[in-house]
Amino acid sequence: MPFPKDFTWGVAASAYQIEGGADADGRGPSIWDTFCHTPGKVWHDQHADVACDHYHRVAEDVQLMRQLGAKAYRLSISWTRILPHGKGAINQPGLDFYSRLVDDLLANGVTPFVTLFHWDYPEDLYQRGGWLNRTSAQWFADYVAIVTDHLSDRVQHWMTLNEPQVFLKFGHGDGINAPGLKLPLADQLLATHHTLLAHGKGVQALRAHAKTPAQVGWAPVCVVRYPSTLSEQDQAAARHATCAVTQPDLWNNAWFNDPVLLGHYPEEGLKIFGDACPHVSEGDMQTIKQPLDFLGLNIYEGQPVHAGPSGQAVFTPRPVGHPLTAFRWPVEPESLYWGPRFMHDRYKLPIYITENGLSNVDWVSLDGKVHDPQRIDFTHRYLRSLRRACDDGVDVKGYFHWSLMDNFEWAAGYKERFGLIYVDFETGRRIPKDSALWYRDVIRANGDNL
Ligand code: IFM
Repeated sequence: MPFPKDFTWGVAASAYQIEGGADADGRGPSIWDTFCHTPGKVWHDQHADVACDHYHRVAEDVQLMRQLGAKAYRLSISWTRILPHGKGAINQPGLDFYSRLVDDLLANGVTPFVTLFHWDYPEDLYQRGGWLNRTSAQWFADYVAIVTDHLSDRVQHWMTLNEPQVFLKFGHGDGINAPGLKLPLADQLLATHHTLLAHGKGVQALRAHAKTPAQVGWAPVCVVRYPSTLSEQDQAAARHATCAVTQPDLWNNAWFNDPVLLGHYPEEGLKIFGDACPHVSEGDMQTIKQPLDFLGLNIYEGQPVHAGPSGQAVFTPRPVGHPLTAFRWPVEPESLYWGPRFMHDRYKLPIYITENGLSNVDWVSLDGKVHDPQRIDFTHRYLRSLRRACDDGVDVKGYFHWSLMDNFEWAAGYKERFGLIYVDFETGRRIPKDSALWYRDVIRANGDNL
């Protein structure tokens, strides 16, 4: 069976990872600027002051998307380009940048999918407590209203937050991402509660200000546990492990998606987190649970599990020599079947794969090209799994490859290359990799060649 007729084939990137132009035209600092410029936080003390210099090379990058035949581009907005202090005075040149980008995308047949927050939280608001401050939800909603006022005449696809699990756990628990906090679980859960409120208030602001009908979703990580056999017991164990909170940390789906889509925290999570659970004020869940049009899922890998003696999921060891990406993430195509399937069964919303891809050891060969057969094979396998999910009735609307181009990979700096397009960070030169040409053909064939 082919992919659905109107399937959205896209590429993704985020503001801080590609734009550079850190001080350009009035942009204010985010917590990632501060983190990068604190010695010892990022690989080789690298930073994203210039990154891919997308801010100045934006026209060239849109042309590359056009050549790729991308139907859609998932970008994020830098909050501090719009509001240098996170709130208050608007920086018009920042809005103009995104307005021009949206115009250019549309003129080249690429539909913009806009993420409103991809981790680059305003430094000044962080100094006022950041996500630990309940007012952060309102600050976010105010910013969303401004962006919506300016772009929603042309933008119709929106996501509120990208991967809350990551910026909360790694940024506020483990301290390996900005802002580098190592807070106790109760504070991590409090910050989480405020980001969920921000999501809800953000959706309300979007709907209230949208000038054209808005398609709204969000883009959490999908933590996938998949069955190592097709036995009913293994499938049930994998489904439970994917859908429930099973350990006392933020690395799960339900603590985030249940409030947003079902209007309550999951029972098992409440038990496991116990006294660390946040206080939920009256009306909070009504604010958090706003009607959404789709669920975005960021999926890179999964864990095989089987049913243990009492039916619980037990990790199935991978064979020795199981393939790993350059980041040492296991290659697990099954995740792009079971993740969407379990999430669709539970939340009954159309799904976009808002991120999928790999970091690979790519360099410019003697022939001047960048040969990346692993990226082609990886994506081929994952897309076949995704098509199987479509065949089995999962309503998958689109797929966004992470990433359009090599970029700043957070605490790993420029060590990891995720792009379909190679970037020479010394010169800014872009070279479409073999995988870019391959993906172009997949898009042209609507996946029939897979
Ligand atoms: O680069 C990141 C992105 O910002 C969020 N999702 C995972 C990607 C690869 O680590």
